[in-house]
Amino acid sequence: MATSNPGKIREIEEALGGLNWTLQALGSVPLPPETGATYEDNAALKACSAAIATNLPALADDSGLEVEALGGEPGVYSARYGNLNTDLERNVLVLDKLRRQANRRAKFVSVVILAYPDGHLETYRGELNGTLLEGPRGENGFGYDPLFVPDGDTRTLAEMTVAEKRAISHRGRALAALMDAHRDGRPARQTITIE
Ligand code: ITT
Repeated sequence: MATSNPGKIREIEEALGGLNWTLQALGSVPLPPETGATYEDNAALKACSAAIATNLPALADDSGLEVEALGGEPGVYSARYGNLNTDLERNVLVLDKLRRQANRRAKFVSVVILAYPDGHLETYRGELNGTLLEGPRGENGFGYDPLFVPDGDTRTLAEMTVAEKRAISHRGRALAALMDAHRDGRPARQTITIE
């Protein structure tokens, strides 16, 4: 798993439990800086660099929160929004920017890429629409979860268990597509050229 985010690791391990894979955290293998302009670019950067460093298939997730009233911010910059260091500070910044804003629509996006040491890549994408509260609720999950109520529910993602979140979430959907592609042992591979 080419991620240093413990929340993602928890969710990936829970979601892929049905596959007979041995999942391994990245340990001391460094991740490259996220210099891409898209989730796809950044996920490929992380997955490819880990696959090359370990000589093993590597799974990366690049994800973000897109707030309609903020023109899609923080998007690919969700992890470093406002150059702030903690989830709490970033949540406060989003709430601040949305003060007195009636449109609280937002979506989460996750792009999961599985990279093989031979250069093959598989790409899976998932999205989750919802609304942002005016204050945090719930202790579970990570990131912007305490602010986000998915469509069709009244709880925030931070008020759900890992399994409940996975059943509906952006990451859960991307990982379900990966599971589907691998269930019969015939992964849908794509070849790309890295320039
Ligand atoms: P890695 O690059 O090591 O995987 P990261 O947290 O830096 O970890 P990203 O660059 O993909 O990962 O940033 C994603 C950010 O978007 C994450 O830090 C959260 O702030 C937010 N985010 C993504 N998925 C989320 C989720 O399921 N719940 C809450 N916030 C999420």
